[in-house]
Amino acid sequence: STRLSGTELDVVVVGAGIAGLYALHKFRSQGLTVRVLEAGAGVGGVWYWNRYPGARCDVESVDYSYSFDDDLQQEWNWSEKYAAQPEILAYLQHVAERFDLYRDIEFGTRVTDIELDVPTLRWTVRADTGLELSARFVVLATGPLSNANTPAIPGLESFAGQVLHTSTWPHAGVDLAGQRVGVIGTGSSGIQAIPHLAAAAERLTVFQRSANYSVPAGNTALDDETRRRQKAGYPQRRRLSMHSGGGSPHLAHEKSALELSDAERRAAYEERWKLGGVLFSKTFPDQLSDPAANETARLFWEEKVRAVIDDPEVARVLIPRDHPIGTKRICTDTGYYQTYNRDNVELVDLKAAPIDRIDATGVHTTARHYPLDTLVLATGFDAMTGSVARMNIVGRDGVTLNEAWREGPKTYLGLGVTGFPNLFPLTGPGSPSVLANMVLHSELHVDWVADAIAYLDAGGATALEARPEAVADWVAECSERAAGTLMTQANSWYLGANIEGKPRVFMPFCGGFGVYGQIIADVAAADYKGFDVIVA
Ligand code: NA7
Repeated sequence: STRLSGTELDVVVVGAGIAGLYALHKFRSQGLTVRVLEAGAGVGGVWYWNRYPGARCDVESVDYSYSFDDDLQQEWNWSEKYAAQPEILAYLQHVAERFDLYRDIEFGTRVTDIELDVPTLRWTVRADTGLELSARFVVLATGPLSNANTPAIPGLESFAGQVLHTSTWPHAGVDLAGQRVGVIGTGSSGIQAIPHLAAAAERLTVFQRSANYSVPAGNTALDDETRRRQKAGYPQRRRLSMHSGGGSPHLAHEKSALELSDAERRAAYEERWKLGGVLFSKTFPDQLSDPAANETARLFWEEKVRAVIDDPEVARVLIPRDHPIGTKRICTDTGYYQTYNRDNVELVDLKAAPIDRIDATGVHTTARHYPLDTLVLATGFDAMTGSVARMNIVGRDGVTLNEAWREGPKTYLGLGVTGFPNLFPLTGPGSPSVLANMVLHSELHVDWVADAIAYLDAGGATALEARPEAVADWVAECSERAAGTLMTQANSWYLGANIEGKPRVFMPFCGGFGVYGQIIADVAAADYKGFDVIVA
């Protein structure tokens, strides 16, 4: 080899978030040489970047934590039912130290190019630092929500005050005392940040384009007794999670929403409401497939929310009319709707008067001008494909991944792309991904890839490559499954609808986390059916 020793690796992992950290640990313990390349200055991925006030996970901390090491899960103590960003980041830093991961991570290293060398089927990976590595396998642990969306609002760059994006919030925090603050966006990030921004600022103006459904998190501090019970129940908890629809140990009611009496149905919704958060959208098995069942959930939600908003006109604007409940990810909040009862908060309905432009002094809608000192963009992400789209990934015949995915992402099982042998996108399109608990999902994917590598090595083979017909079948299966639900009835980021010009394809596999886990395990057990096993 003409390359320097140390640059020839078994695996390059892109990203040191939840999936990347576990990938490093798992592959290394399998005897493979691994480097992780990370753009940020520290570990944590989404939890490294998204430091806006109020940032909190919408999956319970006991579930949103690694399962691969029992000592870790028994020793770590979560302080709250739903952990806030600083605690999750501290947990991931703890994991990185505990498993001695730092020595194999290059920070401040943004991958720019990943190119296949066809005769050897090795990948050359280049970063913006000039680093160049060669690897047999590339694992894209870049996360489905890591490429921020900054809307192209005319004049945005001319604003004289500070512009902050929730996903790149300054690490030192921001002092908003005495300021007129505007926030654009009322998705999960906006809905979590708004109560905090309202408390910190002199005045807060919320620019809402689409109303969203949000359910109170019901967050509480965890006491020793609760933690003890949770830890003792881990084996059962994890088993249930792995077979569940969304990767947490809560099963939908065994009956359809429409089979129950009004009182029984109410009691079931009430129970989920108390549990808090996103699971409300899965109270009944038919809630996301039968419009009549969905409407029962929506009405329950509307009644709850109306009850906490003082001004009926404000309530009218805050209540969505454009999509069934749960077809965009339900948001999870702490005091969101009550924030609009404050004297220093104003809600601007962009459906009535859209933003026309921004100038040095603030935001102009078609109706009026709002003078501002700080503008917060809670405008989301180019989700699922955006994270890999900004790398130049070149496979067979010089075709880039962006070209291969021009009409929408095309994968087999979310784990293989024709023309890109041994390149594994994790938790991306074609997998349950953002519809599931991302920690367990990351473990599921990493374990599958680790087994695939062991399988190739045991057979003296070089590469796995998804067959075109397997990809076509999987893409068809994913869209058929989505078409059987109400999920395609919202202009969501699941569908790419939030990014102008992005193809409209429902990107996640929506057949459930447990079902998906079984499908990919069956494929592995059937000698990686649908993949070519190549000897170079
Ligand atoms: P989301 O859910 O994509 O929300 C983005 C919000 O920003 C949403 O309300 C958008 O309105 C709004 N938006 C985006 N562009 C504009 C423009 N140009 N003008 C006005 N409003 C705009 O992102 P989040 O970060 O909140 O959450 C992403 C996921 O992270 C979340 O689902 C959790 O899984 C974690 P729109 O709805 O497009 O009308």
